[in-house]
Amino acid sequence: MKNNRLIIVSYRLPFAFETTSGSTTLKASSGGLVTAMKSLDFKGAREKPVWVGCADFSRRTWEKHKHLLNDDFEYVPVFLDRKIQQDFYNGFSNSVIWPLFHYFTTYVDYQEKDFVAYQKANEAVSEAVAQLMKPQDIVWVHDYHFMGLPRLIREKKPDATIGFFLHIPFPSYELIRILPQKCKQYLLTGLLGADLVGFHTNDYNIHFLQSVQINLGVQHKIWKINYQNRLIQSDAFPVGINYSLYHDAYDNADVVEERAALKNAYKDNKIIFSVDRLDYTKGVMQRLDALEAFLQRYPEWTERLTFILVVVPSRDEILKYGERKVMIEQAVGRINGKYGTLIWRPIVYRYGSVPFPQLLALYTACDVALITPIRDGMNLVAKEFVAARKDHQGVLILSEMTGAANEMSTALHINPMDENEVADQMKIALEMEPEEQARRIAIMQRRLKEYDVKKWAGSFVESLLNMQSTQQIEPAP
Ligand code: GDG
Repeated sequence: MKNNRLIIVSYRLPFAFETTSGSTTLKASSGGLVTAMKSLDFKGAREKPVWVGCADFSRRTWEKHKHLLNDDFEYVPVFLDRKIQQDFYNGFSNSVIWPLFHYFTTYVDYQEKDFVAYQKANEAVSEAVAQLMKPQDIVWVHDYHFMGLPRLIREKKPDATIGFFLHIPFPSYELIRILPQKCKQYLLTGLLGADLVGFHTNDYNIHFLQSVQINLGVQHKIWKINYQNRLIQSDAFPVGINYSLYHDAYDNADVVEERAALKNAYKDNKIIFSVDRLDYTKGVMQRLDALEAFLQRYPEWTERLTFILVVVPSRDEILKYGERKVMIEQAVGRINGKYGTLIWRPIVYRYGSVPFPQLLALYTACDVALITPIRDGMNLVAKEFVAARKDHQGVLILSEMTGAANEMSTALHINPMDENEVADQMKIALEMEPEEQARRIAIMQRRLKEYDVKKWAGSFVESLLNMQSTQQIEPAP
């Protein structure tokens, strides 16, 4: 990386300006992507890496407060017209690509104006990237909001080195076929502008290659695509987590304190825990159905377990998300009303995010993590829970429809549609011997520690640089 400056592109920039009582402060985000990018080795690099993303603040706020940003990155916000941003983000990105790529075809709400906005947003961001690019820079584009970007950048900078990583599943070509011809053409040729296209799993990679072959008639061989006199590599790079952050947090004073409070509050009960963004892909309704099946099948657990359900607000301007909130809250109320007693309710529900120490206290105080997505590109919560268990206790119940299931071999795998199967696995988890819990956790921890977020980012960038030299040595015929 010594001679290369990295340009990262993601929908969000990794910070927010917060204004309270007239004074503005900077709040740094701490998501997985930020950790991953910060873990890359820029020592000796000529210049700071640059992070490009869509602004969720005004130009005025930016000019006034950008001096607050003083870290290892340079930031370039792209200011989109409000209406375009909305149609691009809530419309084509989250009401077409997101549901379609998670196999929720009936949730797809295609509007021509949203696709136009998606193209305009990709064009605007490609302009911003091209303007700041210098020879030797490498560009790493993230996620489904910017599938058109690699081609648009390539058109402006033919020799650029461009990587793209998709954080959500890439679905079977049958799903891609559903899109109007111009959309699938735009998305697939967009990705083929990259030198390297990365996915969480081999399956997603194969789906992509098949889509390119079937929808565009472009052939591939051993993860390489020969397209318009260039070679494009596509491969699996399962995202990891910052293992030591989660593992070591077990002993942080605030986590210890929060954990003790939780254990005390639920001292007579086993705790089942889950946390997700409010999203129909996460299978919260299926989880509640399974809990109900469990309470019905195993009434001896009445007053002996608590399910702590944390649901984090997300995309609340989209109708399907608002509807889901109502459905979840009705189901929670109904189950608590039906199975609760005068001194106990089976579900403790929180709608809102929890701070990091509390999240870690929940990961480490619970007996079972219940993770039931209907589709999930990877699912970091499963990995974080396992990494956090320095005590080697706790059982992970994990949907086989997550990317994470491929790596978490000793979790109890379930199909989220089968509520009775999930209920039975809940019983097995709640009754599992401590030695067996420790054995399973230890195997998964080994993998997570070895292939952490730093490895993930490092191996992606290394493959990208290799592709760059391949293009130089053997340009495709
Ligand atoms: C997308 C893909 C893929 C959640 N609630 C709280 C909180 N979180 C943090 C978790 C975790 C992250 O948010 C959620 O990550 P997931 O992977 O579970 O899900 P998505 O947001 O859908 O992410 C997914 C991921 O991208 C990465 O490629 O795995 O498949 O859909 O880190 O810890 N953090 C805090 N409080 C909360 O209440 N502090």
